[in-house]
Amino acid sequence: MTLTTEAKSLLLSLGVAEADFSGGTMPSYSPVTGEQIATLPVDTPETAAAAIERAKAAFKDWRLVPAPKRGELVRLLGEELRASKEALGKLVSIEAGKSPSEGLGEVQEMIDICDFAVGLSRQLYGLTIATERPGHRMMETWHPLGVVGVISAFNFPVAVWSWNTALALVCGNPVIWKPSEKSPLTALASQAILNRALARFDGAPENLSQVLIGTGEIGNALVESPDVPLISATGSTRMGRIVGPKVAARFGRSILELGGNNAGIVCPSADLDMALRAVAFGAMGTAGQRCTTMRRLFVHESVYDQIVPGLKKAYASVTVGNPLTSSALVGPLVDKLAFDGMEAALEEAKAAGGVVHGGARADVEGDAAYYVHPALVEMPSQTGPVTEETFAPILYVMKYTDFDEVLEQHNAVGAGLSSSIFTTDLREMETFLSARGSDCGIANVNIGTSGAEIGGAFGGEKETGGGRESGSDAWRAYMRRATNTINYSRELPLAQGVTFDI
Ligand code: UN1
Repeated sequence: MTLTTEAKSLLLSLGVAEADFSGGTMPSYSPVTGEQIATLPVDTPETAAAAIERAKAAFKDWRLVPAPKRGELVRLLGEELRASKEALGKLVSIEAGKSPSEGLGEVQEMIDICDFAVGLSRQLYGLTIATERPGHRMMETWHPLGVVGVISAFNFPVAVWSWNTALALVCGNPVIWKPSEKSPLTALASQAILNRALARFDGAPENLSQVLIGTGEIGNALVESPDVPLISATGSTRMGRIVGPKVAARFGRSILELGGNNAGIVCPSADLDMALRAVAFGAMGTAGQRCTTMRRLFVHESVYDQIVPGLKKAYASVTVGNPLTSSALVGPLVDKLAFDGMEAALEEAKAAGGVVHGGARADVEGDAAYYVHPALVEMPSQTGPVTEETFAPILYVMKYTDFDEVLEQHNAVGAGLSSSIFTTDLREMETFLSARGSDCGIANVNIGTSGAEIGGAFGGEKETGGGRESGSDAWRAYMRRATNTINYSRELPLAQGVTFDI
């Protein structure tokens, strides 16, 4: 069976109509073989505007449904995802080139956020606040915000939508999703799964969730619309520099989840075996195409000669192959552009004095698919391509001597998503987590930079965009807060002791 046939039968079994993925003008490819697996009909700025109008109408009704009842819809979505886990996980593997366990893991993340959001639907708490005026009560209420626009990337083609959608739905908001043009099929499948939950749910308006297929101009229609109060966008820092100011100019709100240039620090007291395994997964897993992938590694000079040979061995022995037909740990890059970016970065690294191990193209599925051996690059210092994110499996390794200096180096890049320290020294660990430690949104101890769970807030600082998605109190970004003061007395005392007698 070709991948095209396999994708088609998965899509049909998941409930996607054939007309939605064939006969259109937008080709979609599988990075596994490079073959074209579908041609999709695309949206236009006009159909996007119509979708926004429909979503606005849905908002009028959905905001009035009690939050715990909205949670019931998300509970049903979790059930439908459990029932479709195998098929959707497989489709993720076909469309994003992930290993079966990573494809299934991504769907598990969707299920997890649904469970989280169901609980949250009874916990959208506001504070009660002491008022200075007698006979008054002050409190805050959280209200639904409006239409939420979700723009997502190819590398987590469905999980990121679910982080946003599960929260947006319990918060009382409709969602319009513009998936990456590199991963439209899993978006159609996710929408079909949500449609099944909606069919089992009594009391949801039409068009609570819509998908728009197309390129940047469709995302732009969402970004520029004053009727989309929140844009949640995942992608490159370059994309965020366009989206952020546009949304801000119309006083919209944005959650930006942009590039990462995540680092690990291996200290003298580290459990070296553990560090080695964590670094290997963090740097090579998902072929280096997670925004949380480990891209920089600082190793203390006293353990450098133990860690680096161990890493070289791991890099030389890791299996690169077709994720669908082999048990390879490293699958393909998404496309030629990604491969070209990797090659260019490795050339730059060499020019800056780096010693490159690995990094060559691997011939796995012929010319149209881009598989590479992950690259380990020993760098004399943090220069050249090391300060930028290259979305490919390149790990730059640098030696350090002084702990305070390595903290400076760690923070001396634009991105601020994820970070790790490997140490058993309490002082180093706590310093790394302190105000003068890692400046990232995620700071870990003795685990790698990737693999965040949905319970925590996900996102980062600086050029990563500052947004937070998923767990903790990330839900607040999807609601508007009203502060209410209620006078139940017969007097009208003014605040701050002001008098105004008429
Ligand atoms: C991403 O790469 O866009 O932390 C998100 C992780 C995943 C999410 C990554 N849970 O690796």
